[in-house]
This record gives sequence, structure tokens and C-alpha cells, in this order.
Amino acid sequence: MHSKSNFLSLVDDAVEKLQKGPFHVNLGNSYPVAVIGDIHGFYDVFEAFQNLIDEYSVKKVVFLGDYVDRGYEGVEVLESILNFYLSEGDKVVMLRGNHEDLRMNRVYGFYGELVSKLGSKAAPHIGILYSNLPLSASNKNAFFVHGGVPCVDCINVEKALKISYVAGLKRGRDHIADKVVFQMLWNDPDGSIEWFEVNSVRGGGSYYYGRRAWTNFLNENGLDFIIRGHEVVDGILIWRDDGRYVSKVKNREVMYYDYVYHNVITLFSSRYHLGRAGSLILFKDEMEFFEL
Ligand SMILES: [Mn+2]
Repeated sequence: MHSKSNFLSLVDDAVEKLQKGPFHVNLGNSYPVAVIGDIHGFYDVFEAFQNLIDEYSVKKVVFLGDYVDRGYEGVEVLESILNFYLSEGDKVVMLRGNHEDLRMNRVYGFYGELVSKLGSKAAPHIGILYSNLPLSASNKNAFFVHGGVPCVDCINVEKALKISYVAGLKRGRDHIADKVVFQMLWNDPDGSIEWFEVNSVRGGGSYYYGRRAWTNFLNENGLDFIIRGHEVVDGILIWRDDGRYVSKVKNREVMYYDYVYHNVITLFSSRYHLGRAGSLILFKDEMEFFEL
């Protein structure tokens, strides 16, 4: 269990390690890769995921962000992921979600949880942690991000984001105010549109990205599909590049990479929505869906 000083030194150690790494993580050619979506303060989801990682001798682990808020065990979830990140070399990638932002935490619960469990001095440490989390990751096939594809120039929509832009961001400031970074953490896919539309539900400069927007991005960067979190779905939802989507994926269902080529896969893993908590394990040529 956490003590104040232990938790904060854990956070500070993680910041030190994160600062030596990039804002875009290249996972290389290691398999299996385990992926989990939004956890939102439900510790049992983290435990179930950990069991899956052990069972499959996973080589890389990608957390898609949104560790805190909504549920009441955000401190415990964060503490366990940070311990895991610090003890496993370069095995664990902890991406930033839109809830890794103290302004969000003041509205959605984690700020109160943090102060009640650790005192108000903890908040600045957490803020520095958030601003140093990587924003995206990729391997040979997949792009991993919390929200998705941004419009770099929302008038000239065919100008695609290059991953080198993310990789080139400098340390020492919080990039959440950067329009491109903000959209990577906030945007949602919508296969019924072609390029981009303003998302007036989420607001704040967020967009829906359509099927031409995401295929353009994948082609520009030489990737095959996107795995992201951010939206409440029943464990998993797959947008196809013909504008249709697949929402019924059975537990333990195997999907070959040909089947999800140019698709956007949403993975959601919390319990507050009362749907399934989903996770994926990626192998060399296929991925398998698991209910946690
Ligand atoms: Mn989110």
C-alpha cells in the first residue's frame, strides 16, 4: 500500500526515466504485445491485465492512457503501473490520455482522491508526470494513441501528421496546449465521414476523423491500423475503411492483420460503464481479443 513519501518518490523516479525517452515510442519487432484501454481508477482491471501478461509471456505492454478519474482507485492504479514501468526496462509504454491533465482531474474526481490520500503537495508531482508521458507508439503494423488522428492543418485536410513531428517534441513544457497533441488525445474516429468534422460534443478544439483522414495518415507513415482508447465501447469496436463498424467481437476471438487493414480499433477497459473491459494481445500476424 502507498505511503505519501514512497508514492511521490515513485512518481519522481518515473519522471526521471520518462525524460530519457521519446514522446513517440518505437516498439520494434517484439511480440507478443499486450494492449489495454482506459482503466479509469478500477484496480481489478489492472490485476486481470497483469495476469494475462504473465500467462502469455508478453514482451511489450502498451497502456493507452486514462488511468485515473471516474473510479476511486486512481492512486492505486497509477502506483502499480509506475512500479511496473520502473521495474521492467523498456517493456512498458504508458501513453498519455486526455485525463492525464490536472484540469480534467479537478472535474472528474482524481484531484479529490489524490488530495485525500496523499495531500495537496502531491498534485504538482503528478502534473510533471503527465507532461512527460509519451503521446504515441508504433510497431511494424500498429499506431497506438489515446484519441487518434489529428488534422495538422484543418483547412488543408490532406496534410497528414508525420510521426516525426511527435518524436521531435522537446521536453520541459506541457504539450497539451499544442493543437496537434491535443487532438491526438481527444479526437474520435467516425467512419461515416471522409476527413474531419468539429466534435461539438467534446468541444475544446477536438474533431472527428473520418476514413480518408485515417487511411491517409496510415499511408503517410507506412502503418496498417490504429489501436486507441478514449471512447466507451463494449470492450472493443472496429471502424472499417468502408464506413461500417464491427462491435461484436467474442472473447478470445483471433483477428488476422489482413482483416483489420486500414481499420481503427477502439479498446475500452474500465468497469464504470458496465460493459466489457477489453484488452488485446498482438502476435506477429494476428491479434487476440480478451475480456478482463
Ligand atoms: Mn479519454
